[in-house]
Amino acid sequence: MLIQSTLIALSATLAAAVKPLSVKNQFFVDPSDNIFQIVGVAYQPGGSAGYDATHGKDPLSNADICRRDAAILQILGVNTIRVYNLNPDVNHDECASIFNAAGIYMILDVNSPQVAGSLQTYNPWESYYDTYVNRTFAVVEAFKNYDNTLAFFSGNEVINNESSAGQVPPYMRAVTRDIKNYVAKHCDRKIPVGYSAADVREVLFDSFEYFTCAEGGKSNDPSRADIFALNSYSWCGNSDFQKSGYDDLVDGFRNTSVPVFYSEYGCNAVQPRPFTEVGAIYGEEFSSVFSGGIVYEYTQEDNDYGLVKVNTKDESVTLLKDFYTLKDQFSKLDWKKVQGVKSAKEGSGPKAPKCDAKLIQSKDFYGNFTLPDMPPNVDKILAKGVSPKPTGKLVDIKDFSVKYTVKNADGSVISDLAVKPLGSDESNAPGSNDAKIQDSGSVSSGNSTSSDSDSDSDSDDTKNSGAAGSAIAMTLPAVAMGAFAIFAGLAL
Ligand SMILES: *[C@@H]1O[C@H](CO)[C@@H](O)[C@H](O)[C@H]1NC(C)=O
Ligand SMILES: *[C@@H]1O[C@H](CO)[C@@H](O)[C@H](O)[C@H]1NC(C)=O
Ligand SMILES: *[C@@H]1O[C@H](CO)[C@@H](O)[C@H](O)[C@H]1NC(C)=O
Ligand SMILES: *[C@@H]1O[C@H](CO)[C@@H](O)[C@H](O)[C@H]1NC(C)=O
Ligand SMILES: CC(=O)N[C@H]1CO[C@H](CO)[C@@H](O)[C@@H]1O
Repeated sequence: MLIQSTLIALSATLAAAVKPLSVKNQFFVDPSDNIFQIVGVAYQPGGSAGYDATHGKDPLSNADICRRDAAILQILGVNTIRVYNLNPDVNHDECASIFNAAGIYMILDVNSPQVAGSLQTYNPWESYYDTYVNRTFAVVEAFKNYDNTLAFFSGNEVINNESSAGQVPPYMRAVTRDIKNYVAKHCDRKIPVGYSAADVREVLFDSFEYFTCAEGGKSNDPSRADIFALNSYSWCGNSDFQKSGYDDLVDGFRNTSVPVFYSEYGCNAVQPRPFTEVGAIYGEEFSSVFSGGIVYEYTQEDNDYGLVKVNTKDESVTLLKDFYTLKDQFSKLDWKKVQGVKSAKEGSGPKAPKCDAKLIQSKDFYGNFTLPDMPPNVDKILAKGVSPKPTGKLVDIKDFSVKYTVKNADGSVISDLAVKPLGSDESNAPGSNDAKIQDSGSVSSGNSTSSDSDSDSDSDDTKNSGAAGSAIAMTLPAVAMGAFAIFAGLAL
């Protein structure tokens, strides 16, 4: 009896493994004041089908699935997931607590492809109204109490070329302002809010300047994004720092006053993916400016970016070739060193530039910083809070074992798979969960896109869509792949 209650007490303390991160200068810092590099994976199993409003289903609503995926992501070595499409009205307590115990943070998009679910690029005034803004606040309410909520994205690739930047910038900045005001009024801590951009170089730096500058030079201006992220597919195959344009990104963001990171990366024009950019992203040059990145994406969908394949009939998972390669790339790095850089004194980072039309280069980019007022009724919601209010809290997780079958690429079953709860203050890193998986050297590249060895037509489909994806990557500038990936992934 005594032993049992001690164990329960112990697991209750273990359940809160990660502590909230905060923004200091142009970086994230952990509770020990070390600069935190995001090592992430985009997590939206099922693409658009992963969100099912009528059945109360979203990617963080099923604890058994979260246990399975948190264990697999722990083995991979990541410390963050990005989730695109959430339903604020379903319960996320168990999933958030499982990922928390696994040492994995969550970056959450407040938008959805549903009606009144996002700001539209054209005629944005038509989509900026109370029901929509209320939705963004509701997502904040649903996730604000989880220690591992890292940040919210107020928009994703709303601007993706010069002509798409003619109207929406002040509306996008206004949505960011509204969410930041909501966080300031209704959250116990300052959860960062920012924008996830398409890496389209014609508009990338204008978007960056427009969203991160400060009105009147005041860094606490509520409409200024706390973070800026980009979906970048410019490193394909065995590229290098110059060929990929990473050098231009480091130069262009060198003076950033907010954390900048990849909200997606992982070009698939060359397959299997060698993921050689991992060494560059966490190397000294890049990480002196950037705060890491998020690999697109966890599950294999039609657009062919998967690290694992889910069989939805029995919820079993098969690891794909890219999973092993990425894991190998992560394990090559010295994470104590990467995550061990002490932060500089508060206020010693670059200052936010004062908002000014002169910051904007493209003549097509709307460079006026007068923002629209909040839509009617939103002032009341902002003052009183969303009603009825979604709530969330971390809960004690008693069972960490995975109940679904997880297979290696060669078909062998990974035994005794479980989430390994980490100690207080620990975020996940390669080696935290050392469950035995197939040696990467023995994974044939033929295993990279298919797990259904019994279904030839299936694997052909997958390969064909992979080829189509590559063709698009070759003909479009590689940078446009971000938009392609998201739209294909969510099947808008
Ligand atoms: C605001 O969001 C809550 C939670 O999703 C919902 O129940 C409520 O109906 C919404 N209110 C408005 C005005 O859209
Ligand atoms: C810009 O992107 C939009 C989609 O947001 C597309 O409809 C339009 O054709 C694009 N324009 C150019 C010039 O590529
Ligand atoms: C960064 O700041 C330095 C020093 O003020 C300046 O010379 C440089 O042009 C800036 N770079 C960018 C990309 O703004
Ligand atoms: C900016 O937009 C506002 C509101 O639309 C307008 O009143 C103002 O004149 C504009 N400023 C400039 C410099 O065009
Ligand atoms: C799931 C799957 O297709 N596994 C195959 C991966 O490749 C090995 C070696 O070629 C095969 O034996 C597996 O059946």
